[in-house]
Amino acid sequence: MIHIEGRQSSSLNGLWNVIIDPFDAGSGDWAAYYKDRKPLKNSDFVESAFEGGPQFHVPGDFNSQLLELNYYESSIWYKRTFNVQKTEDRRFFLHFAAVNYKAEVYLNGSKIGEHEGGFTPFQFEVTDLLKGGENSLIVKVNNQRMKDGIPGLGFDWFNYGGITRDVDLIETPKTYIKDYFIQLAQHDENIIDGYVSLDGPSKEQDIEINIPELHVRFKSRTDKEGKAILKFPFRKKTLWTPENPKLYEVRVSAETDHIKEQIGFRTIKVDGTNILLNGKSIFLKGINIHEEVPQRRSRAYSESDYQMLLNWAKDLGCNYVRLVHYPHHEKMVKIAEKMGLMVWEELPIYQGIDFANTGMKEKMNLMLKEMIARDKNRAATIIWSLSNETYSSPSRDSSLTALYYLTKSLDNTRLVTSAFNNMRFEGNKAYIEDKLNSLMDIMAINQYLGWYKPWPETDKEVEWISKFNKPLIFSEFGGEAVFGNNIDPNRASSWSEDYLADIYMRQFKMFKNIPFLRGATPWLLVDFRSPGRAHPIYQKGWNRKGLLSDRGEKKKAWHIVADQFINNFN
Ligand code: GCB
Repeated sequence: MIHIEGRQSSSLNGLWNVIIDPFDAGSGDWAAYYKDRKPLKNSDFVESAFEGGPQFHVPGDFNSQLLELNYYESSIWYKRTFNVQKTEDRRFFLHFAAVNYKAEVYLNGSKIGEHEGGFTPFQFEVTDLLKGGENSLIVKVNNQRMKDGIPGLGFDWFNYGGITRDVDLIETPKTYIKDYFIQLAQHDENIIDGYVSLDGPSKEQDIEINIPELHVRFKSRTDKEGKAILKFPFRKKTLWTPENPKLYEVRVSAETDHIKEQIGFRTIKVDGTNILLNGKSIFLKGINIHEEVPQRRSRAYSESDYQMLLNWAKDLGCNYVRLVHYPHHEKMVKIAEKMGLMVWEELPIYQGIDFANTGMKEKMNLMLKEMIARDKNRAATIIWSLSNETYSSPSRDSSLTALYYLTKSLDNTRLVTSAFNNMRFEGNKAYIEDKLNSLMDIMAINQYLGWYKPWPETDKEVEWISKFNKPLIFSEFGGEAVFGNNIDPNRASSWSEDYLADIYMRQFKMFKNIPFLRGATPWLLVDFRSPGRAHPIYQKGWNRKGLLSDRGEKKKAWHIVADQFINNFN
């Protein structure tokens, strides 16, 4: 099911009762928290209860809701009750926008399913399990890092656990519009190419796509699988651009159901070393963003949180954002779309992923499908990124190759990339090496010249050499500085603002000599929490590579990037 905001639903957000379960006792037969047992006879006792314990906000991470859970990595059980009026002709679904990392869901004492993956939505049909009147919903959430998890055991961010995004009870007719893909054809911007699919007992129905503002009506009929291919002429529209992020109301109707959504239309392609938006060459002026509100030390979870992060990106002069290192909330993407920001979305296939593990392929495929299913109608989303900083091995190469082709088979209207950091330096020459660049539509390179990799000792500018005839985006570059710190501008180890400003000045100078550079995304918008950053004076558990401090103060480097984006890259 897609476009949750367009459905008839009741929100299950709010305060939930929780049991903290550091030893994972609640899954065993004795404790069995999912049974939510109560003492009935005088001789009964139960050594747990949801009532009387802490209550946590949903959506929201659990690490930030109780001081003692700051670094917690284990299980928390959540419970809430809700009432429902059942009717014979309706179906009901429990929809979770994301639970980080593993979820087990119990309704009225029965397990209804589980899900692995912290950043994509999932749902369970509960039509036959709901009771009229009060229902009890229990969710076990576990955020332990796992060798075969995605991400794996190590990563450079604070991976807040919990029911981090919205929970809804969604109601549909017996046969409902489960999915639709309505975008311009890759080969012809005057055609809409896509599909509608229905789920339920009466799969063969007349359907209609209606775009009232343009007087467009397209009629078709779904087949016995419930699917109708959409292919129809679509002219005289205003294309979505960062300057004019035009969206149209699109109504999708079947005989038994209808839904409407704001959808934009644009094309995105690569031509040699150029990136073309609606046929015109563009330079992607971006910023990396984690889904965190640093001032509150928690996961971002509300529209105002997303708006704050994206307003900063706009102030910086960006026309695009790289949402790292996992799919962010779909509302974040929708707000970016309304603001005219193009979006790079990414899977959490990060650094130490255990590609050779037998279960990995299935998990990667599922995450990819969930991400694309959710956002495939977003005009803003122009890039699917498969991974970040992985190194060639037979299992890595075959996994990312398979994932590339799976992405294209699900959606051929966007560009696909992976961020690599394995270039080869020789003197002042930097060679772009990773052979998977020959497959990807765009080369994306994370390079930390001036920080992890000192500038070469030569009076010549660094020269970038690519054997691939493709556009390049520097998906990461930058360094660390503490806001207001100007102790020694010549030493990296003083975390000084001037040292960082110098890195940015030299980076932008270098960019002028790279004709195939078509985008730049500084690392990153705002300082972020990362438990591995242990310098006791300058870091204190924070990665200080933000252009803004954790309180939103502008470092000197911010002004350099803003000046370049606003005045030099138009
Ligand atoms: C990287 C990673 C990013 C880190 C960053 C850093 O290359 O992609 O996740 O946070 O470097 O600060 O080291």
